[in-house]
Amino acid sequence: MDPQTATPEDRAAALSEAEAKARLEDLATTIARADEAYHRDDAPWIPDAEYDALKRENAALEARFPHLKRRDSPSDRVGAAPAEGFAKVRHRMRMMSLGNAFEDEDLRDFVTGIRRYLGLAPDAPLAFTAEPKIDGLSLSLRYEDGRLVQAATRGDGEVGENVTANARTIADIPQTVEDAPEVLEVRGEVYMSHADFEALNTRQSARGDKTFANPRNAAAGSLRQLDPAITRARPLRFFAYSWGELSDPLAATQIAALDRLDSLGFQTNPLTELCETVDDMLAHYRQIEQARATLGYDIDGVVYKVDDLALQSRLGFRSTTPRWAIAHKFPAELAWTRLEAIDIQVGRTGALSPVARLKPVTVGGVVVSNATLHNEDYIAGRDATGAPIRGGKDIREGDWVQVYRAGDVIPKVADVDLSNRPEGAAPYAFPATCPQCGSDAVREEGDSVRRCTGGLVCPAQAVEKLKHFVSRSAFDIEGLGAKQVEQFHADGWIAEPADIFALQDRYGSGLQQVKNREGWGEKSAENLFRAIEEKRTIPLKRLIFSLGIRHVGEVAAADLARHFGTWDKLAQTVDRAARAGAAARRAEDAVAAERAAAADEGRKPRLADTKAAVWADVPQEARAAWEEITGIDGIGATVAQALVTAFGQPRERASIDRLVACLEVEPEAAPTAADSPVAGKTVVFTGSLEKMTRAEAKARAEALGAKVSGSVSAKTDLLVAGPGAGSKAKKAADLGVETIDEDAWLALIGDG
Ligand code: I6G
Repeated sequence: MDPQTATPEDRAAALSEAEAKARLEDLATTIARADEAYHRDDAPWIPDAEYDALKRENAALEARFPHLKRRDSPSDRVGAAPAEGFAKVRHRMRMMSLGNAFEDEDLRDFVTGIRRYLGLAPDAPLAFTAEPKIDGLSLSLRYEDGRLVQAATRGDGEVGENVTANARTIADIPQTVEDAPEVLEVRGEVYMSHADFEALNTRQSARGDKTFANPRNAAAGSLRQLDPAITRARPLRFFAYSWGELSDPLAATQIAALDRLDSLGFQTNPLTELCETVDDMLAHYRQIEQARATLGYDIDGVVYKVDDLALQSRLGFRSTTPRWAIAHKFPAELAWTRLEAIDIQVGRTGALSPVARLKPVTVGGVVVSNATLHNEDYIAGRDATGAPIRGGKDIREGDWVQVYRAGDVIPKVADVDLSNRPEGAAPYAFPATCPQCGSDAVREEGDSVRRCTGGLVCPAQAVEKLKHFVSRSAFDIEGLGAKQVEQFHADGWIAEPADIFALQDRYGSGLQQVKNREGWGEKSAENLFRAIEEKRTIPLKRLIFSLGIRHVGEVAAADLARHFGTWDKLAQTVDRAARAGAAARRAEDAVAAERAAAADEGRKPRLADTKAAVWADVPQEARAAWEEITGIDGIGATVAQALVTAFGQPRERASIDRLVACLEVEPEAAPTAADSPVAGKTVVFTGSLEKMTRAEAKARAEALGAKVSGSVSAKTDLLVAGPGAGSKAKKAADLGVETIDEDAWLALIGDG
């Protein structure tokens, strides 16, 4: 072998097993040193070509002698130190996300809704700031006595990751601020410019390292490096746009607060403007949209915020978004490509979802190879009512289709080009049985979706339920994501959520067995068991959401948790309501029949009598429980039915009970200071309110820890009755419920 011309592979082929073992050790040390020099010190120590040759030789030796592959093999590493995870930080004030507007009309509705909420006349002044929405990742910076003490990512909004050391390396982030409030939390977006992104990718690929799909991924990958030296070497930037905890207010308006942040040394976006009318807001949106291509960094829309901070505070928050702000997204990006196949995925509630497998195509800088086709009607070219969509054109395998994506949402197939349809392409036949378990796939009346009837027998439903269970807003078990759940499920290690908590015991030498699996080492196995143990204690609302019950999303789960407070109360009430669920369904049918009969006979329908006849057979206890659930503000009969159904199915119920037995469920605390006079009280508003809108009254009462119900019952503590109060006031009087007017309510809560 001529050492001058031999390739790395030739060199590997020439070694005996013993020599290969020694050489692999050598290579591991040398490559690790080169990695550190490059990533940590930003001072490459060997030329790129030499580095590549070492990596190739290492790979060739591992291919020849797989049993010699080292635990610290350079082929398993990207960059320097492998991620060990960041410490967690609980945000003192939740980091919210923003609601979205896609059309001009959505923006008009947003502004109208705010006026209505605040009770403002259509011509009363109401100004908004408008600024570009940077496509990066949110960061919260905490300053105490003028010094940066903590930087945290958004995470799930409540708990983020501590990336303080990395944030300190970003030039746009001041280490100290002068004349600032004692406690100052500045929130904003970390991003990477187009030019820096291109240069980074060029460097990465020259070194054979992973390149990034877009500037946002590059920014996230760079900020979330365990080694701050790597972050330092990556050119990140920061725009401030908001704040969290403050010991003193920054200003009285949003625009003045941004000016203040600016004077404290933060970058704020220069395209921010104050708009007096919706037309001004839309004009500024168009201006920013036009400037988009020349900004040098990615933006994906425009954010509008009510300028007056006192109004912002009156408007408050929904569960995860402020009422006073909205993101107006830029329109979707489009591309045409071939639809290669239609696959059916089975979701956690059994829904059969058609997925378009596409010839990969770049849409707005992202390669798209899958898109949703929604449901069988959508494929057939009709909507839920049977009316044609896309001019009635159906979608077939082999078709030339238009794909669009807007922001982060799943790409969609928007249109089909019939002139390009291959000869012989057959209409798509939507399956009538589950492709995963063969059970019947049934479409109920009024439902646009066909569902597998296999329940937990269906492996696809079981695994999707498990994925939902470990997802971020549910149990969020670090190290146990969708991929790991699929593996463990396929190998029969976990069939239901409770099995996760038995993993370590069941596989007696759990650590040993997990660590022997592909992709796991001793450290990651240990971390997994620790993360599972940490989640044995779980807040009630997360537990409810994690069960994956149909119609019970995060907001409904939070409403239920707030109302019932404990798991036992919720479960007992749902169990008691079980007999009423069927009656509610019968009552709906009977009411519809009575309406039809009355129309035929030309008389007024006797709805109250019809309902009463159905409910007469239902035990009082069941009826009261049903009314309690459906009386929770925001929870209707659909959610109540879904709960009753899930809790009433023996297999599902047994699985839930097994899970709860492994857990310590944290009761939901009343969300307010104990000294609020209405904390824990059930309040009903009726009649018209004059000093605030109903929505505002409800939000304020809830913020003070009251439960707001839509109906009066024996559990009601207080009725707030405005002019025009009708049957609710009468019922309250009959039940002896205390009734007060709006002024008395305001005086009671200290707003009078
Ligand atoms: O995610 C966001 C992007 C931009 C924001 C935001 C923003 O202002 C320009 N503002 C707020 C208040 C929030 N998220 C919650």
